[in-house]
Amino acid sequence: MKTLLEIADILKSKNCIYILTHQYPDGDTLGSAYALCRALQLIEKKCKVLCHDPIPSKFCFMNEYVKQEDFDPEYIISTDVADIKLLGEKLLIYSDKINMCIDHHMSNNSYADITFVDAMSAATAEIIYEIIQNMGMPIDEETASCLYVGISTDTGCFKYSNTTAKTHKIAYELINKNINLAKINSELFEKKSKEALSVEYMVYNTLEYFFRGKCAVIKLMQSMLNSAGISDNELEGIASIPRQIDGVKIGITIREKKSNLFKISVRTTEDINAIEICKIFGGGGHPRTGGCNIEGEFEEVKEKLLKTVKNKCGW
Ligand SMILES: [Mn+2]
Repeated sequence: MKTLLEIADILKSKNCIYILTHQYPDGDTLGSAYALCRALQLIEKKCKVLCHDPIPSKFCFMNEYVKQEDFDPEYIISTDVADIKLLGEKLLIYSDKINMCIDHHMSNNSYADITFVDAMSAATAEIIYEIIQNMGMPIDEETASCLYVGISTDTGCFKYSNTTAKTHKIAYELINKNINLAKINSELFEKKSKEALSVEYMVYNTLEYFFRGKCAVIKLMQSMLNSAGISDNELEGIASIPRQIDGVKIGITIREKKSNLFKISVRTTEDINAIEICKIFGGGGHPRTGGCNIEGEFEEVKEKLLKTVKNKCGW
């Protein structure tokens, strides 16, 4: 694997760069991409961020921090994208053209010419911070805000077990750039639309326990989104609900994407590896946070998951 300095040098030598993010974008894939885009634009490079899905409204402010320009790419990077399938349909045209992938998923399957993965980093944004430093670039308030979005969202605002002293050290440097900390935290971790709250209420009502309360499952169906009048990409944090319950070791969220296609989020506690469960279905992720897609009817999908949990945990 190349060093951070080598990665930084390669980036400095390129122009006309596309930065691709993963579908159903989260704060880390977007914060990483926007921070890198802004840093590269500040040294007069052409650069733009692409995403298959619309950007959730709470992350839209980052779009204001970059110049929008049209050009053909000379170099294509992906940030926080563990697998080529996660780019989503609209970006699949680039799937065999990715020059560099910067990521922190242990399950990354090295689809790019150059892959830089650091699974010890809580967020890809931590790695981007170090790359920008290695480029010898100053980090301005806007770049720092994007990096903070990435780091804070992937750590559940510094609560999850992936949070390290280094995470806090980088956050310290970012906060020192005068970012609007209270406002960003409130936008990301407190504010909820009435529509989102009403979907959450419906989701709580679907909660089921299995294996004597060690596994909790919730479901989110398209019909709930329709009745609340909200789109899927405006809903975040749903997947963290089941693991919050005392005694639950595996929290599973089954989210209907379209008819007979479900996106699964698995959140686990210390002694259970979420990747082991998700990879059975072609997914991946982190030890405590995994994801995969499963086709079928809801009940069928749930049974497949519970059977896998039973096997993997010996319950
Ligand atoms: Mn991430």
